[in-house]
Amino acid sequence: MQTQDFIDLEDRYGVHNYHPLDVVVERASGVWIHDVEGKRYLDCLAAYSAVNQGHCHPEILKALTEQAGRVTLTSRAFRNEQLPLYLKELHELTGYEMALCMNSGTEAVESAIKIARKWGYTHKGIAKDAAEIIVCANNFHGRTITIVGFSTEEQYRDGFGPFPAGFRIVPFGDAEALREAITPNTCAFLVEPIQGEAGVLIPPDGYLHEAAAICKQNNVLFIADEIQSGLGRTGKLFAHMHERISPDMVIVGKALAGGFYPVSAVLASREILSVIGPGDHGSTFGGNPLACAVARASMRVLQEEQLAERSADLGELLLRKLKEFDAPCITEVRGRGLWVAVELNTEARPLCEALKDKGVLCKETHGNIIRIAPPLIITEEELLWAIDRFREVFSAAAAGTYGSAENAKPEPELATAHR
Ligand code: IF1
Repeated sequence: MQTQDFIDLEDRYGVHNYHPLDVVVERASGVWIHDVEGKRYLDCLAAYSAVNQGHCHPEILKALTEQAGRVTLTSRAFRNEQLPLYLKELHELTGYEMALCMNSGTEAVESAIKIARKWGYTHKGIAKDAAEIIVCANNFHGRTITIVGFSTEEQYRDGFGPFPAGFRIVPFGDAEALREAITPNTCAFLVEPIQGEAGVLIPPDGYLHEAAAICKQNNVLFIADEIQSGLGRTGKLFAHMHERISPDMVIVGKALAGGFYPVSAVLASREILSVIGPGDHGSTFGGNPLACAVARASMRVLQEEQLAERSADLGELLLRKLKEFDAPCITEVRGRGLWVAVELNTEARPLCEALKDKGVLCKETHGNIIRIAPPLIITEEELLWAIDRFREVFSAAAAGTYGSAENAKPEPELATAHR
């Protein structure tokens, strides 16, 4: 079967809820993705930061296969020997006293909302069913009814109502607006420290710090959605650490399991998470031994390979080089760590297609923004190679062409998989 055969099958039998680049991936290792035609690409998306550790990391693969041969799922009706060790290591990594185990990021956000509301009733004395949560404009926290209910993106909501009540929207980056929106019924403020889907939007310096202080003054829980920004992506373990704050709750997912498995968690203090008792919340798969074994290995790799530090160092290089580009199609370059957005005065999709043809995989967002977020294990040499491809494509875009269609193959010595 060729590329087009796979695409035809997928389009025939699968829901068209995406507009993917027409590259059919067969295998991947480290930062390199191989398609069914034998072409190789440098991954500059990292599955939206789920593969920060690189594709098919051997240590995580080993943990997965070993655990898969022992026991994969017990349900939480019984205990398993991986969960306690996972929870302890998650605590040691993040400093949070406790964690609630879920699977997808969306589920963890939903769970955090439930916990925040219940905390509002039991600890803050909010009247029954009156709890409010403040969220930000242009947020992205997932796709469930509740979560799209407080999205400001019309397409995400259109046709899916009615939505649960109890959410207020304030502009992102405006601490005063948050202060004004708080009422005695406010139980929580939910925010992405850096807005990913919105296009790697970094709030003004001091915003998170001030927002956290406002929450504290008003006995409102500060909830950081670090599903995309966390686990090294921005050059620190968590993006909120750039402003030295300690959110009351942190939501993690994606890279927590290195792209092998959906694993998410809500992290908080014992006091907050104690609002949940037996029967209040749960999941068939949450905390299963396979998930826990994979997450343990993923956290170990994150620390052993110092991925946050790598992200900080190489991110600086990436940002500096991109800012040096003299391409009239670029209106802004911004980012933190290996998480950069290039905003254009032209359609981004054709540039992503051209980058694909040159052996670099990126995805556009909002029509005119290209996000660059390679696995954090990328070497400086590989990053510089990708930057050269970006330079070629962005300059060509300015001249009205998008480069040649042949897939420029990286030199063999660049093809490091996992070191
Ligand atoms: C898709 C975006 C990225 C997230 C934050 C929760 C979730 C996400 C901050 C939900 C998920 C995804 C979902 C994925 C594409 C991706 C995405 F463009 F949609 F916004 F990364 F930028 N909070 N982000 O970023 O986590 O349940 O998906 O595990 O195709 O919808 P999930």
